[in-house]
Amino acid sequence: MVQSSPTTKKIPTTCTRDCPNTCGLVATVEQGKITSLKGSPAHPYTKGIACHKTRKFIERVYSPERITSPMLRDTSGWHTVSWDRALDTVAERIQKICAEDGPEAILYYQGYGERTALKLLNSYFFNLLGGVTTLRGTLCSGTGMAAQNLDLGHRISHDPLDHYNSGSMILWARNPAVTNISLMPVIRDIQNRGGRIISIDPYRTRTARIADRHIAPAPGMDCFLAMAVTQVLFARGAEDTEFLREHAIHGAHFRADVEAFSLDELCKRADVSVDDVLYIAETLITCKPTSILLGWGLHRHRDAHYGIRAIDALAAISGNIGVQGGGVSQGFEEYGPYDQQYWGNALNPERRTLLMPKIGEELLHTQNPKIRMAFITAANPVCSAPNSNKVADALKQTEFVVYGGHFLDDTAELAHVFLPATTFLEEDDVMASYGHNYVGPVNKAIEPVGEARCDFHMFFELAKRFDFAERFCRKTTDWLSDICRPIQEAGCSLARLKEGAFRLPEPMAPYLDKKFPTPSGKFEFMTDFAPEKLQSGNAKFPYSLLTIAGFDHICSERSLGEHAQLAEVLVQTTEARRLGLHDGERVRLISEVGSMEVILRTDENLRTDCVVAERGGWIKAGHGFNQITHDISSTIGQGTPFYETRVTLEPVG
Ligand SMILES: Nc1nc2c(c(=O)[nH]1)N[C@H]1C(S)=C(S)[C@@H](COP(=O)(O)OP(=O)(O)OC[C@H]3O[C@@H](n4cnc5c(=O)[nH]c(N)nc54)[C@H](O)[C@@H]3O)O[C@H]1N2
Ligand SMILES: Nc1nc2c(c(=O)[nH]1)N[C@H]1C(S)=C(S)[C@@H](COP(=O)(O)OP(=O)(O)OC[C@H]3O[C@@H](n4cnc5c(=O)[nH]c(N)nc54)[C@H](O)[C@@H]3O)O[C@H]1N2
Ligand code: SF4
Ligand SMILES: [Mo]
Repeated sequence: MVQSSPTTKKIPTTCTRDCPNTCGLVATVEQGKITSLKGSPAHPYTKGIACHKTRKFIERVYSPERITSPMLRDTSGWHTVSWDRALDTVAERIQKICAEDGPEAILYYQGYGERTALKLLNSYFFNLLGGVTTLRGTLCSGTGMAAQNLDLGHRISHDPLDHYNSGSMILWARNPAVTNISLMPVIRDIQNRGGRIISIDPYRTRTARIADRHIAPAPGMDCFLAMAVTQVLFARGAEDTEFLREHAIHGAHFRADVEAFSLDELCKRADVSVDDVLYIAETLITCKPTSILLGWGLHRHRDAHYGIRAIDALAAISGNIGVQGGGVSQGFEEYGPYDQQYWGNALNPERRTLLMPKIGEELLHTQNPKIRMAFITAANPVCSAPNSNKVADALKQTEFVVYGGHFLDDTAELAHVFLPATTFLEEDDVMASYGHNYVGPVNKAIEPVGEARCDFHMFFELAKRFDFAERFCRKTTDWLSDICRPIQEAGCSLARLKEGAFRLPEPMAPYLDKKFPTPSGKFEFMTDFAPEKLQSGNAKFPYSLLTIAGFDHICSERSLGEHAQLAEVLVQTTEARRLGLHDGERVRLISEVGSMEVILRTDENLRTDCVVAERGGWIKAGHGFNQITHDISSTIGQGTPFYETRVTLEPVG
């Protein structure tokens, strides 16, 4: 650990927030307090970059709103209690429910707030208990993973540093200027070398503004755009015939699907110009290789797999699969480098799971046994899961809710016990990334604020109240050594890992040998394309509601005081005028699920068939777009089609 002076310490660590950048950081600590948090120049990928949110994160650590003592809630409200009292209460309730209805009457809901190595043990605890009900599906990226698994056998992304080999890049529904800043130097490098950056997004994001071309298709209609480009490649004889012949199956089937439409018809369905399609085709032909980066915005549609599979197909046909600087990359397995046995799933027969995209519905109706306790960590499902009111109703009907986290957010409000968690600056752990191949150390920079404890410490003390204490209550270093065995086997000791990031032995560019872990061993084009499923348009609710990543916050990680009075919604300027609405006006945003008041903002560059807002604002602060989103599951991958919600706008008054 770098020690710069007796009173000032500089601690290398890794950002554990729900962000693909997973930056190497250096925390400066003066007299036990963090005074600065900056990017670590030693990190081979993030190279000293860190986002503006790190400054805000220090404020978050020391926020007067942060809960730093355990609390119990009764009819008169919240009361601070000792850890022993809080954990006795939780343990007694767990024992009672297990004795009466078995462990499956308990739901463990593990969110995305922090996905470190030790987080495996949260689940291990519940498996030692006998195996509780857990979750299946995802609020984040399930659709993309499932779709890519069908094409490639296993979703593996190109290392982001491999994009330095790209002659061009397509950012398909991805906004790295906001969500993944370490891609920006790569993007600039491609442009400096004369390559092209194309942003494909219904909204003109910060990233779209710096792209060489921004193409704005109708939401959910990307498959038609990818097919249009494919058609042009075939028409020009620019397809990779060797790949199609030797390394792929069902290519002819896909070609027939593509040629079943005229180019004009495909463009019309995607609502893009032929010129935009030709621009992408020319880029693929003249600026080789092209890396395609899929964003998470693409997943949040019911039949998103068609778009993703058509994009994979486009990459294959243009000769970009299994080549350096090419590929269709989405993300990495953030829990991948650990010994998976420490989830503990093998300790019990397969246990019940609830579908995450429909968690409210599932909680309300699950029987035999019904869910009596929900134990929630690193998540804010009332705010982040679709159809918030249903999720809130379900939690209100649940006999006992335990919440582990930092702030009294929409979910914590409904809990009976609040267990105050540390932030990563107060913890020792290990962090892998869903945006690159480096695993980094989480080194404790300061002592826990107040009485906060890391999740592992909470479960350690809770385990002492059960007969499996001996199996769970081991030292942090012993557990990390076991969980991180694959990392050590790859050549990095835990001592070495404490000093800084280590690159996992993953490929820079996957599938170079053109062998795919699919049933056929080849790339498999989709054969089930059913365009009739992709009907857009709804006269009563004409706009798709795109609730996207905000610049200043990650998902719902914010405090009450940081909210503006109302959330804002962007509407295309002429469209707003047509509705008789004005910039700055209070309007009602209405879906089939519900309605809420928002401030209207106009944006000339936006499409007329969607409205855009920032996700993550709290309901208790008057925000919370999931109050009006549908709780449905995607056709493939058990993802959450948040953007399938259609809305209309009315003046208030
Ligand atoms: N600052 C910040 N950073 C974050 C987050 C955050 O909230 N704030 N969240 C983190 C998390 S949890 C995630 S999953 C990632 C997400 O990272 P990104 O995927 O980069 O960001 P999103 O805003 O979720 O979605 C990207 C874009 O998809 C577009 N989009 C929506 N529907 C469609 C469509 O049908 N077609 C096309 N082509 N585009 C579409 C949206 O307009 C949006 O601009 O970012 C992470 N990083
Ligand atoms: N409408 C709409 N809704 C969306 C999306 C969208 O695009 N539109 N995007 C979805 C996406 S991509 C995602 S990933 C989900 C995220 O949804 P959630 O998983 O619910 O995550 P967050 O809202 O980020 O809340 C994470 C919480 O974890 C807490 N936390 C952080 N570290 C720790 C820790 O170590 N221990 C404990 N106990 N708590 C910790 C944070 O303080 C924060 O309160 O939201 C989804 N919701
Ligand atoms: S939030 Fe993301 S960009 Fe910001 S410091 Fe953390 S990992 Fe880096
Ligand atoms: Mo996410």
